[in-house]
Amino acid sequence: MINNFSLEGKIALVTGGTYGIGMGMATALGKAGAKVIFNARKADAVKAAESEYRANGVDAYGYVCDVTKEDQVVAMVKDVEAKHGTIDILVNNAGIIKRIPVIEMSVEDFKEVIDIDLVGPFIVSKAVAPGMIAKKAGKIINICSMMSELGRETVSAYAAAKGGLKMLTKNLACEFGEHNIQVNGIGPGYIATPQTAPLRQKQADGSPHPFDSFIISKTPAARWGNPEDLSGPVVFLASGASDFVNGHILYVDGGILAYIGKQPK
Ligand code: NAP
Ligand code: GCO
Repeated sequence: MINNFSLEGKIALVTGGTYGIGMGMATALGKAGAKVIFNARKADAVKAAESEYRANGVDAYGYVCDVTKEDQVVAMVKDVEAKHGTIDILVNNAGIIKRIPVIEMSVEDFKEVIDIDLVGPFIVSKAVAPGMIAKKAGKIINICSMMSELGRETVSAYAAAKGGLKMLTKNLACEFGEHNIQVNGIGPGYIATPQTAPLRQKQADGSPHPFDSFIISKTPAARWGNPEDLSGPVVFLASGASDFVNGHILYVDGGILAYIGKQPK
């Protein structure tokens, strides 16, 4: 039974793997036996991350590639397939957020978030799927969000993208299921990464950021998540242990979606 969770001999591509949740999940996949391929946009960060993975015992190979540029994605996938073999596991993790009220948000800013967070996963899935179809097996895991289900002020572009990513996940599951490719999502709660650092920054007087306190009150686990909290879920969805799980969004949120929130003192 436990061998069902092994990723020995598998090749995993994690987009946006130079730090944050992507690095956490890629490390978990590597520790479970996979060879890790990762990408991001900044060459120096990709090089530094590759050294960090290898120092941590993970067999990792980094690519400078922007997920919104189809030519770069296709070239990366072709190079991976030539040098390492068919990609067995794809984690569409790369993503950004822009916290701007709709009235103040430019159309360009809105489109940039949609482009990276929703069109990017489409582009990378489209490039990787043919190899999985030929191999008659594959795992695609899209990193969704609480904002795939809930809204809040200033994150409309992000919520629209992540809501769309939830439905793209379900639709890819429908389209690829007959090829023994399982397509699922992970919806992390509030995780301590560079993306959420502004929401946790201490106030001038040293007190917690109001949003930090708010999230603690809204989370039954009464804490922010860490990238390591996603290790088990991503290995599960990447492994043979989830071969009959398809079109599912697995929320890893400490219970936020189940909770009305703690009454303020
Ligand atoms: P992060 O710390 O900002 O890391 C984002 C990663 O994506 C970086 O490696 C970044 O590198 C890369 N990236 C951004 N745009 C890219 C592009 N166009 N092409 C290739 N790589 C790109 O974010 P995070 O907190 O780890 O979040 C990772 C994913 O989880 C995102 O999809 C996010 O929406 C989602 N998520 C985060 C949380 C949370 O609370 N942190 C919760 C739920 C979901 P470069 O910028 O150098 O390219
Ligand atoms: C925000 C946060 C969230 C998290 C995550 C929650 O501004 O509300 O950045 O969007 O990143 O997506 O699941």
